[in-house]
Order: sequence, then C-alpha cells, then structure tokens
Amino acid sequence: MPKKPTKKTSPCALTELPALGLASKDVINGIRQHYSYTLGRDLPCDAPHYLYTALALTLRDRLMERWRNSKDAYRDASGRRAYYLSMEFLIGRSLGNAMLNLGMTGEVSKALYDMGLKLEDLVSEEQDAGLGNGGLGRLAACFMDSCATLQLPVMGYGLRYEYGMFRQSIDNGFQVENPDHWLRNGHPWELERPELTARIRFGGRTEIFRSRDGRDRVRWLDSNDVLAVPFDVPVPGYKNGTVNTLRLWKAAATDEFDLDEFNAGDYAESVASQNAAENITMVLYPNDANENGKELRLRQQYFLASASLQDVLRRWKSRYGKDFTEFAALNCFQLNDTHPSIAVAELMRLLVDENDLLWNDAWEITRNCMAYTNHTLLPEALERWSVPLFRQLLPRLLEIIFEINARFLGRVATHWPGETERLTRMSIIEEGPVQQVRMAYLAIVGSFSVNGVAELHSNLLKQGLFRDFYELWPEKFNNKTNGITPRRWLAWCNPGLSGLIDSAIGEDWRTDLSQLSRLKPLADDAAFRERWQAVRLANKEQMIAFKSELINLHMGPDALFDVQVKRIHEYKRQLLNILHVIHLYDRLKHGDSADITPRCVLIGGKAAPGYAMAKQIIKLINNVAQMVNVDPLSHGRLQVAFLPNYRVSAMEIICPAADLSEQISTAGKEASGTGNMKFMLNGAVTIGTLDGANIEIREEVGEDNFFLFGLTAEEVETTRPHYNPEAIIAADEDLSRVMRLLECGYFNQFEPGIFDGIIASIKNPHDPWMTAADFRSYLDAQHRAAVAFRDQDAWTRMSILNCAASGRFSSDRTIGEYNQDIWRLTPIVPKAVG
Ligand code: N85
Repeated sequence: MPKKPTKKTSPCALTELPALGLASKDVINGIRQHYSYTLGRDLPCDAPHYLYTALALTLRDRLMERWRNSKDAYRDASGRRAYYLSMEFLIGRSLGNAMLNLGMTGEVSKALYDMGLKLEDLVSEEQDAGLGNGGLGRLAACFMDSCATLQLPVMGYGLRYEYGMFRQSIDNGFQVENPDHWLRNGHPWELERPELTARIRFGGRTEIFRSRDGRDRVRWLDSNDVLAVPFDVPVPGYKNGTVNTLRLWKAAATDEFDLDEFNAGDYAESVASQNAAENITMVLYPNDANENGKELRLRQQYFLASASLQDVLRRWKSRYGKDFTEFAALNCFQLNDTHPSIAVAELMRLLVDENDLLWNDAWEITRNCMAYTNHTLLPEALERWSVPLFRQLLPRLLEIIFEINARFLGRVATHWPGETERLTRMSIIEEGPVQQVRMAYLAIVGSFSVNGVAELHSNLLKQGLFRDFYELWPEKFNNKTNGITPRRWLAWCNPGLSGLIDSAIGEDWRTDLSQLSRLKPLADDAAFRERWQAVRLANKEQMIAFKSELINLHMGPDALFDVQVKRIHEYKRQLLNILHVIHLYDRLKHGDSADITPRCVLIGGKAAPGYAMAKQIIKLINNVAQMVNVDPLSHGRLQVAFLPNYRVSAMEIICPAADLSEQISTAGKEASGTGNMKFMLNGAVTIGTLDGANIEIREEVGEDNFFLFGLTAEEVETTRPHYNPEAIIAADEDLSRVMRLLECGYFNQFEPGIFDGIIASIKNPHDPWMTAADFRSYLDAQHRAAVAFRDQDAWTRMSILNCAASGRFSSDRTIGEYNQDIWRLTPIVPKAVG
C-alpha cells in the first residue's frame, strides 16, 4: 500500500490541468498517446483490443475531470447522501455508455473514421462486466445511471468478482458453463484505491468486559481478518458534468503470516493459505433464486456490508469525529434485496462496539437510515442462514441479531398480547431442528422503508409474505415500480429508432421519457409508420447478421420475431412458449398451414448450474429447434432458435429487433420484470399475463395494444386446490396432441426418457406454475398476435403506440420516486470542466 506523503504536496500543483478537448482531433491525440505511452505499443498493430483500450482510456481521462468536480461538489455541499448496497451490478459494456453520456458519440465516430477504424469493432472488444444474475443486478446498473443523470449524491457499493456470470455454451443441446474471467485483458474503467482499504473480521469469539465508564461491553477476539480493497468505477450522468462512484470491493489477504507454520518451515503453505482470503470475491454465485446455506456466500455478504459501512463511517468520522447525532439525517442505505441486509447488524456493531454508542441510540440511527427493497414473491427464495453457521462465522453479529430480535418480539408482544402464534411467525429466528436467521425479517425490522418493485408485487407482499409486518408498521411499506435507463436501452442500442424519434419530437426524451407520448398522434401518420417500419426491419436484418455467427437464422426480417430472453426458470414458463411452438409444428405437419404467419421464435437465457429442471427446458428447446428447423415443412414458416450466452450486450442487439415480447410468467410470481420494459421502449408488442409490471405496461398502452392471456394472480390461487391438468389435457385436442408428441419421444428419439421430468411436471396437479391451465388462453393470444401481424400497417401502429406509452418505465422516474419518498436528497451540480 502506498505510504502517505509526509510533507503535503500542494494538491493544486498536482491536479490543476487544462481541460481536455472533446473534438475529434483531441480524441485522435488521446488514442495515439495511450496506444504508444500507456500501453507501450510500438508497431502499427491491428490488434483491436489495444485500440479499444486506448479509446477507453481517452474517454476515461475526460471522465476523471468530471469525477473530481463531482466529488468536490458533494463534499462541499455536505448534505444528505444515499448508498446503494448490492451484491450485483450487471453493468455490461461501458465504452458506448461513456461516449454517449459525455456527449462525444459524434466526435468519436469522426475520429475513428479519420483513423480508418470501425467503432463496432472496438465496441465488441469489450468484455461484458457480468457482475450480476439478471433483473436485480441490471436494475442496480440502470439506477446508477439515473442517479448520475439526476445529479443525486448516490454511491454504489458492490463486489469486484474476479469471475462474473458464467459464459453459456450449448453442447448437444445441453447448457455448458464456462468460467468468465472478464478481467483477463484488463479493465480500463476501474481505479484501484488501496489507501482506502478496510479490514473485515471473520470467526473467532466474543468476550464481555467492563469498560472504563463502568459499562458492560463486548469485544470480538481471535478473528481471521481479510482486507477489502476498493476499486472505483466512474458512473457518468447524461451530458451533465456529473460522474458518480460505484465502489467495488476486492478481497485481499493480510500480510500476517501464520507464524507457527512459518517457524515450522512451512513457508509455502503459510503463504498459500492466504489464498483462502482472496476467494471471497473470486466468483459471483450464479443463482437467481436462493443460494442455500453456502458459507462462502455469507462471507461475501458480510464482506460487502462491513467494508461499505466502514467506508461511510470513516468519511463521517474524518469530519464529525464520534458525534453521530446527525448520522441518520445525512445518510441512507438502500438494500438491494436481503443480500446485504446483514448491514443492519453490522451498523449496530460498528456504532456500539467500535464507537461507544448506547444500544438505543445506535438502534435509533440504524432503523432510520436503512431501507429495504424486496425483489421476489417466491417464499423459497427468501434468504435464511443457519444459526450454527452464523455463530461460527460471525459470532458477534449473531449476538446482535438475537438482541435485536428479543427487543423486537417484546414490541410484538405488547402490540398483540397473548398471540404466541404471531411471535413464532414474526421472529427473526425461525425455530426448527436447526434454527435459521430470516434475513428478510431482519431487513424489515431494521429499516424505515420496505418496497416492492411493481404495484401488484408490493400489494401481494402486504397481503402475503409480510402481512404481519404490514399490520404492525403499515407506514413502512411502499411501491417503487422498476424502470430502465433510456440512454442504454434506446439512445445507445437503437440509433435508427432514436434518430427517427428525434426527427419527430426532438431529443429531450433522453432525460424526460414522458416526451415519448408525443409520438402517439404519429401512429396515424402513414409516412411516419413507413419510416418506423423501415427502421425496425433494418434492426431485424442486423440481428440476423449478428446472430448468424452462432446460429443459422434462415427466416427473413418479414417474419414475426417472437422473443423470450431472461433467466430460465419454471415460473417464467419458457416451457409454455415451447409447447406453443410444438403446437405450431404439429399444425404444419397436419397440413394446417394455410393462414400461418411466418414466425421466428427466439429463446435465450441461462439456467442456474444446479437447477436440473431449468436445464432440461433448455435441452427441450434445443431438441425441438433441431426437429423443426430441418423439416422442409417449416421452411419460410417457422423457425426456433436458442440464443446461447444471453447477456446485457446481446440484449442491446435483440431488443431493437423483436416484434413480440414474451412475458408469460404465472401471475403473481414475477415481481416486476424489466426486459418487458426494454422491449416495449423499442416498439415490441407484449404477449403477457397480468403479472408484475406487465399490468402497468398494459394500463399505459391500452388493452388493444397488448396480447393478454392467462389466469390472474387471484385466479391462480383459487384454482390451485382443484387444479387438474390431466382433465385439462384430455379436454383440449391441441394440448393432447402436443403432450402425445412429447410422450412418444418425438423430440428425443435417441435419448429416451430425458424429458420425463418435464412431462410429469405439466401433468402434476401440484404444478406450482400451472402451465396447462394457461395453455389454451396462451394459444388464443398467440393466434390473435399472428393474425394482427399480417396487417403490417396496423402492427406498426401498435409498435409506435407501445414506444409512445413507455415513458413511465424510465428508471429516472423510478429514482425520482425513491428520492422523493425515501432518500430525500438534493441534486448537486458540479463545477463545469474547463
Ligand atoms: N430478481 C432477480 O433478478 N434476482 C436475482 O438476480 C437474485 C436472487 C438471488 C438470490 C428480479 C440469492 C442469490 C442471488 C440472487 C425479479 O425476478 C424481477 O421480477 N440473485 C425483477 O424485475 C428484478 O429482480 C428487478 O427488480
């Protein structure tokens, strides 16, 4: 770690530099300098990777100036700040975003053109930063973009995983997971800050002692410590001079050798054992549902919470010393699901054990600065940790949780005297053969705000999972419907449509997405519709060209592009989608193809490596694709493809090219969805259930421009007790035929039995996802969509209306609401550069 300089060098002398130019000539200079000096390349080399890095560093230089001014402005304002704590930030690529938000797209393109380079070639050199599983992680990234664009003093805290989300390849139809060593070729967007390293404790034991003021205190002894080294990533706002910080922690070993081993001559072993420490941030857990009981995962969670809180307290104390009276008034932590919720107990520990506060004062602070966002309705996805594991790994934290729980249950007992059932239900500690810590309950008890991520989801939380807590504290509960950033998800990924929209309503929609409603009247303008359709056809051509490297898409851009991309999960019902494909194929085989709409069904997504059923579904999609695609009957009528390795940068190509967006989860199961919003913004029409944010999407766009099907969340629950899929199959000719094809092994002729699990799940009266129940209604909706698509002009009208109605789904709106209701921050404008 660099030593602090003994004599202070004047900061001005070091940092006062003339502003860097933004013109193409300045970009060319920057690229040349970095290419030769920073990267030390001396031959006119055509390796695009170095050119990408040189351009990235050129842009980063411009970000640096704005970053410093933003930090200065936040420090000088000394106002309230918020921190977004998340185990996942699914950033994707940063080059295009930096260029766009710096307002340099035009000048960079010109510079590259003058140098004989193609922007796309450099862009595609960048590895996705895949530091997340799916929606929750991508939401965090969109939120960071919106916070910077709204000039809010919000800092992100996360983990710098050495290996991000695995790369998926397909072998004989099966998913294969490959490690994603995304940092291998360097990551130009980060800045290591070793001087801000924090120390994190694990294991050991606790001891009570009497302090000088006569109080009983606790100390944590004999712990095994790990260092947390921050890496800062700049988060630029859209053309506003603000650059916020995303601070990602990397685990590093302390230099303390195990002296006993060392003296015994086991030098190498002693050094090697330090590796265990570095494992903490080695890999992202690839589960988008609960990761059951893995010790390493709990280590990661505590590592994030402790490092981030220590960082905030360090800044606080450098300013206010040990006076914490204003702490809750000036700091707010947003917990992205329960993953970082151990922060509740850790803040108590830091305040009480390390900063001498009394319990009650510390608790008052803690519960006034924590806010919790829930992202799931699936009870099995709620995090629980076994008490013995907790005790062994984090003994002091467990004591604090027990104390929080004891005081909380006292409160419950006063509120509902004599209701012992309620005490059992609401306890943070679940009783059973092995006691469990219920992290969601800890998060609720320790927060002043609890929110869901779409209207339906927030309401269902109040009625179901968190009902008791809602009855106790109704004022804590609120809704914040998710959103997506229009910079990445329209301006950057769909330049064709962006240009057309600009020509119609100007450019302001980038920061005020409600402006898109001005496109509505243009849906009735035939000339505009024609231009809209032309752009969308070009996007489809582009996707075909791009994907043909991996899969052979023989369908032309005139076909209906029917797309479902998201994590593979039973509740998301990729299975229902493929059953529909089998039905279409069955119709073709029986000569029922007179009025079939040419359709290209694209399905992509990763299955958690240990989720057998999800992996079977991928295999089924691939096997169906293989049968359908080679059959001459399908030619020009039907194609199915599984898109391997779905990720952020793939979505940037896919969503501008989709006609039909599949949002077909069992109602009441998808908390919100955000892919649904990306498709809508780019002019796709949704086929969906009344689930998550689909409901709000349909409200905005109107029922005529949305293909609705399926049971409602309420109907799902009332149907469940007498659900009889076999009877449904028997009564439905089309479903019977589909099931017969599956059962006779039509799609697995040389792989007997591999789909038995899937078949059984459809026929199971306890199938939680009730696939058979929605089959008929789904087929009808698909038929309506197919018929509608044949009238291209009418379809284009719907497409325009979908985009025009998507303004509400900007993450700027979402963040505006978080700020108004929870964070209450004042926007801060940094000094302009230059
Ligand atoms: N949830 C989501 O993406 N969850 C995860 O990625 C996740 C859960 C989890 C549990 C999505 C343990 C360990 C790692 C984990 C919801 O499904 C969407 O409906 N990772 C919602 O739109 C999205 O969060 C954003 O709110």
